[in-house]
Amino acid sequence: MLESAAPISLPHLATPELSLVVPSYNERANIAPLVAAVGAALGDIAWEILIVDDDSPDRTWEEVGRIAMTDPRVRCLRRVGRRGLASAVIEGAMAANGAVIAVMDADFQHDETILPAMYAAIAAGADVAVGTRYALGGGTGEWDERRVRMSSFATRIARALIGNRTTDPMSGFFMARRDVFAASIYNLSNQGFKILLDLLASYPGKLKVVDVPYTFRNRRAGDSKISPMVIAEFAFLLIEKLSRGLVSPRFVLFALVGGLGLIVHLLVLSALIGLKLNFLPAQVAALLVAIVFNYAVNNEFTYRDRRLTGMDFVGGLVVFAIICSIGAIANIGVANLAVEEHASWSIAGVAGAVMSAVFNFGGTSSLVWGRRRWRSAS
Ligand SMILES: Nc1nc2c(ncn2[C@@H]2O[C@H](COP(=O)(O)OP(=O)(O)O)[C@@H](O)[C@H]2O)c(=O)[nH]1
Ligand SMILES: [Mg+2]
Repeated sequence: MLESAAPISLPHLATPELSLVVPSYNERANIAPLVAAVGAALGDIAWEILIVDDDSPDRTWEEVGRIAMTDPRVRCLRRVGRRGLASAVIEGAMAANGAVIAVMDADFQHDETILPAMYAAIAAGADVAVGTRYALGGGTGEWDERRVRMSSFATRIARALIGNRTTDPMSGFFMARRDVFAASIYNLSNQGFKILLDLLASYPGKLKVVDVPYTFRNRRAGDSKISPMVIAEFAFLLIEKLSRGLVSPRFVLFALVGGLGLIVHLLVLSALIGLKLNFLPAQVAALLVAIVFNYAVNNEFTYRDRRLTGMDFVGGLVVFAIICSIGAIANIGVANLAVEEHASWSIAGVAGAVMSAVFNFGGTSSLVWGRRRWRSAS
C-alpha cells in the first residue's frame, strides 16, 4: 500500500504574468546569475523564464535543467539540430504561458532592471515596450566608434521601413503582449537577428509602441555570435519585407551564389584551355568545380542553419549535383522554347537561367537541406 505522501510544496506556482524568452548559445556561465538578477528585478510580478538553447556545445541546457529542478519558473527549450536567434525567439514565445512576453539576451547586455518599467508601460496600454539605446537616458555603452556608426546606419534604414515608431527598431530587448506575437506569427521571418523590426513590420494593425531607455552593457561571460552573416541577414530581412514576402532571402543568396559559380566556371574553363586542354574535358572539369563550389558555399552560408557535415555533406553533394544537372536540362529547354518563340538570344538565355535557378532552389531546398537531421549543430 502506498503511504500517504507528505504534501509536496512547490514554490512559485502562480500563473506567470510575464514570460521572459531568452535565446542562448554557449551561455552556460550566464544562466544562474541571469535567473537571480531577473528575480531580483521583477519583485512582485509573477514571471517565468524560457531559455531557448540550440543544443549548445557548452551544455547550457544542462545548467538550465539543473536550476529548473528547484525553480519551476525556469524552463528549458532545447532544440536539437537547429540554429538561429529569430526562430529560437519565435518558438520560445509560442511556448510561453504569460500574457506578456519579454525577449532578452542571456549575456547581461540588456539591463534587466528596466523590466518593471517596460511591464508597466504594457499594463498602461502599450502593445510593445522597447528597451532603447537611442533615447534620452539610454546609450550604447562601451561600443567602439565603428560599431556605433554601423548600428545607427542600420537603425536609420530600419526606421525608413517601419516609420518613426521607436528610436531603436534593431533592439533585441523588448516586451509585447502575447497576442501581438500570435497575430504576426505567420509573417515573421525565421532567419536573422532582428526580430523586433520584423514584428513591427509584420503586425497586421497599428501598434502602440513605448520606448524605455537603458544603457547597453558589456557581455558578462562568453563570446558574441555576431558575424558578417548577421549583417547579410539584415539586408535580406529588408528585401523580404520590402517585397512583402515575394522574394525569399534564401533565394536571393542562392541566386547570388549561382552567379559566383558561373564566374568560377569561366575562370577554370579559361585556365584549362590555356593549359591546352580540349574544350569538352575542360568544360566538364569546370562544371564539376562549379558544382562543388556552389554546393559548399550554399551549405556554409545560404543554409547555415541546416549545414550538412561529414557523410551528410557527401550525400548532399551527390543529390545537389543530380538536381543541378536536371536544372541544366530545364535551362536549355526553356531557352530553346524562347528562341523558337522568336525571343532574342539574350532574353532566352536569361529565361533559361531563371528557370534553372528556380528549379535548383526548389529541388535542393527540400531534397538536400530539407531533411531533418538529429544531430548536434555547432
Ligand atoms: N538559441 C540561439 N541563441 C542564439 C543564437 N545566436 C545567438 N544567440 C543568443 O542570442 C543572444 C544575442 O547574441 P550575441 O552573440 O550576444 O549577439 P550580440 O549581442 O549582437 O553580440 C545571446 O543570448 C546568444 O546566446 C542561436 O543561433 N540560437
Ligand atoms: Mg550579446
